[in-house]
Amino acid sequence: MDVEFPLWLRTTHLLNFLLLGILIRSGWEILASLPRLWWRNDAKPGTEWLRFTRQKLPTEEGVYTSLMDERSMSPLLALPGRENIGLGRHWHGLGVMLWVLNGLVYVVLLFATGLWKRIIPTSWDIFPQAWESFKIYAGFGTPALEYFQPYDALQMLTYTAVVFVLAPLMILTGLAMAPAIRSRFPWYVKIFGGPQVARSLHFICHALFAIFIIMHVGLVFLVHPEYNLPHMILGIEANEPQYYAQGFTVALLTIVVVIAILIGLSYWSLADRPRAQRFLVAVTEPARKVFLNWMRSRMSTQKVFTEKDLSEYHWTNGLPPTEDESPQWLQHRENKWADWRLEVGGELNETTIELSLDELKEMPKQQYIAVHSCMQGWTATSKWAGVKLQDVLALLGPRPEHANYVLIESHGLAQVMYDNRPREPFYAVIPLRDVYEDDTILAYERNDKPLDDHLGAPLRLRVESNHGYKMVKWVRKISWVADYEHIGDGRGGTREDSAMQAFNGRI
Ligand SMILES: Nc1nc2c(c(=O)[nH]1)N[C@H]1C(S)=C(S)[C@@H](COP(=O)(O)O)O[C@H]1N2
Ligand SMILES: [Mo]
Repeated sequence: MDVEFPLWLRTTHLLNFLLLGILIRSGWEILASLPRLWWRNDAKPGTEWLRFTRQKLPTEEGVYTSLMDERSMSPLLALPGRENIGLGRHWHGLGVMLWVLNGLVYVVLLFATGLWKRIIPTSWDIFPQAWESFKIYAGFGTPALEYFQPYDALQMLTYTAVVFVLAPLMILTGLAMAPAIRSRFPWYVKIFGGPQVARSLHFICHALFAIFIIMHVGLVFLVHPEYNLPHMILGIEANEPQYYAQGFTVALLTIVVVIAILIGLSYWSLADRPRAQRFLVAVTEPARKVFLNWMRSRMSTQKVFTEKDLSEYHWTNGLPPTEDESPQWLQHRENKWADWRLEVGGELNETTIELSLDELKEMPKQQYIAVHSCMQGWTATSKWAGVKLQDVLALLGPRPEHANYVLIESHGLAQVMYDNRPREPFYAVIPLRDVYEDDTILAYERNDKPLDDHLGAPLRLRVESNHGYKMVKWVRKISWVADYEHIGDGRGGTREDSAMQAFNGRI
């Protein structure tokens, strides 16, 4: 048996089953946070090609938020379920890392042991042979046992397609969705025809994977199970009923255990969400560091996106402050921002300075066209203009010795708190590497016009190498801080606190 189904093959196969379960279930959580798909370069309401919600979208901007569009899925189906996009993305990130690693081990061993010959066809005869098999299956029959060596032609073709076409496509379209990669290699996103096309393709490949898994598992129990099950699982080549019963039981039990583990992960996550977040951030951080965190946005220098790509529609996340939330902001708006000031300073600086909008506009202007990606899945391409965050901070003098982060505070409040506490003022903490990116700006213009109220007037942050949740709107104050443990829940931002996203997530 060790020749036909060696231990490494059975192990990587079982792990693959578990990891695909994690990926599909957390993928559903991510999809449920914006249950719509598009083929265009923006996510304009009414132009979806597929949606999983009955909710009708207003076509007017700035009255509806993407958070309102999030749908709750049962923890039986989604990982973790119940509107937890941040944790869903973490699970997806961990799932991807392990799945790619497992896949590499499998492919390397497949070639090293020569077993690749069993699944990769080497003769054109495979096509007529597969067609014969297909006709038999289509008539609800099964090809005779001697056609399986150990796989038949149709199986070989399908396995080759899944391992060498579908899986790589999944990885390639998935990469196009990481904000760090989008901003560092904008041309890569363009190859697909835009971020929403990549997202739709990712969804379609996932659907093919799901169909494959169902058929694959189903056929194991339908096609010569009395021979195959003992053979594959017990390594016994005998047509005896007791081995069939054993093989059948072990196969079924394995499936039940894997499904139980998958559902268990949901309930484990939901039982203590901060714990799940801490665990997932810790185990995924090393890979984020190696693969994503060093990437700097090049939106302003590469100019891959042009005026032609500007989106018709821009989603909103977070509505402008109301009278209850910030009478101050409303007052400033009333006065056309004439007496609005940006506060710059904080605990590490002796002085605080105040800047008017005009003073900010007199500073060197940074302008570029970039794709905004919300972690929920919508995107929009806009031309942003403003002043580099590092330039504003430089007005305070050299960086204070213990300054490791910049805290950005808003006039607006969090949309929700995960534990339903009163909503805290919206804030984000930005690590040094993001602070010093040329594409990290305090923007006062979008598409050559002053910012609309719902997009953060008069000033909002842009950090192109990360998701939208870092890009504080209605900025009130910026300051150097040594650490963020004492701010909010100590996770580095409102969306990290309330949506359980990773600090500097980038996945
Ligand atoms: N003050 C404030 N800023 C915020 C938010 C918010 O709720 N409040 N939402 C963030 C999220 S999750 C996203 S995706 C972007 C959305 O920006 P937009 O509303 O301009 O499209 O704003 C970010 N900045
Ligand atoms: Mo977002």
